[in-house]
Parts: sequence; structure tokens; C-alpha cells
Amino acid sequence: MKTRAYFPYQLYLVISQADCSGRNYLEVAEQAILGGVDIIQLREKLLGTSVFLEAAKRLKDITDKYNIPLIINDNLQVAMSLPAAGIHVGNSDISPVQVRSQWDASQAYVGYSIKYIDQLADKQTAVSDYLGVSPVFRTATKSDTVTEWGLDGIARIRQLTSKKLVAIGNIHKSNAKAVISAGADCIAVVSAVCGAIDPQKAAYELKNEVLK
Ligand code: TZP
Ligand code: MG
Repeated sequence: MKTRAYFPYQLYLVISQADCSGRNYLEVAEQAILGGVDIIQLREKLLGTSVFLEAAKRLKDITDKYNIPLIINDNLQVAMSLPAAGIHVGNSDISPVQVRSQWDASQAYVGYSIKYIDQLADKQTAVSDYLGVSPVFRTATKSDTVTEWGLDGIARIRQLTSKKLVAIGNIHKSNAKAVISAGADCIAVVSAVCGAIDPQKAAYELKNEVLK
């Protein structure tokens, strides 16, 4: 596992079983890794902890095989039980400070979604390893979003923090390079890979756009 200070990833797949539209999420994840996805988050909003944990264990068998970090969305119990490489939380979930106090794993990544510019100055940001710029563009995949940051928003956040920035929200092949040029370190996608006919090809094409 990587040290916390080191977050070299550029293509982040956020996956759920529901977002794979009937296909097996494990197959989609493996194809995505083969295409160039270098970090994966399992984001299951509808599963209870024990079912979420079982789904995560199956995915971890694959991410371990390719030495890819597996991040868990929101559920610290699942993240700690696996154990995952880290956890990603929003600003209405368990806080990064609480995660740090309950999860004694110095190597674990903590990702924190930024919806409001004021969050950059708070202590939650200070203890996080990377920030989710959420969303960059409005997306049908997640409807309850607040700020649509746009490319200008990424550039603004970039000027205010040296934290690694993971941009998410309606990122596709056509806009991925612009998102990186605006100041993001990494792009995160759901539908561009999970909704693609060929997830491996989709990941490969995205990776080519974001490679520096
Ligand atoms: N957080 C902010 S936007 C989003 C999440 C989980 C969904 C991104 O999905 P897509 O399909 O890549 O737009
Ligand atoms: Mg959340």
C-alpha cells in the first residue's frame, strides 16, 4: 500500500453494482483496470454493512491481484473490516477527523468531497489526503449536487490548496484533458467506464487523455 502522502493516481473508477446496468461489477472493474484505471472506489448507497462488506471483499480480490488501491465510500466499518486502502466521505458523512480518530491506519487514504469553497479552510480538509472536486460538471449519475465547479472552479481550488485534487462529475474522453489542464491531478468517473460498451477501451482512452 502507498504511503498517505503519496497519491500518484490519475484515473479513478467509482463503481457500484447498480451503475453497471446489469453487468457484473467485478468484470467491469477488472476490464477497467486492464484499460488503465489505477484506483477504484466502491460506492454502494443502498447496501447494508454486511452485504456491502461481502461485495467489497469480492472486489478487493481483484484490486489486490493488480495491486490497485480500493477505497470505500462513506462506510468506515466496511473500510476497516476489509481493510481498504482508504475511505472517501462527503461533508454530510462521517468526518475525516472522526475517521482519523477511529481508524488507526496511518497508510489509509482519506478523501473528502468539496462542495463549498469554505471547506478548504476547515480542519477536515487539513487531515485529508485528497479532495474530490464535486461535481465538476452536473451529471445524471448524482442528482443531489450543489456547486457545479466547472473548469474555473478547479482552477480556483487549485490556487487555494496543494492537496491532490480528484475531479468528478460528467467527465468523459472529450473533456478529461481540459479538467487536468485546469488543475486536477486525477479524474474520477462512473458512467464513462461503467456505462461503456467496452469498459477496457473506455478506460484506455481516458487514460491517454490524462497522462501527463
Ligand atoms: N460525486 C460527484 S458527481 C458523482 C459523484 C459520485 C457521479 C459521477 O458520475 P459520472 O457518471 O462520472 O458523471
Ligand atoms: Mg458520501
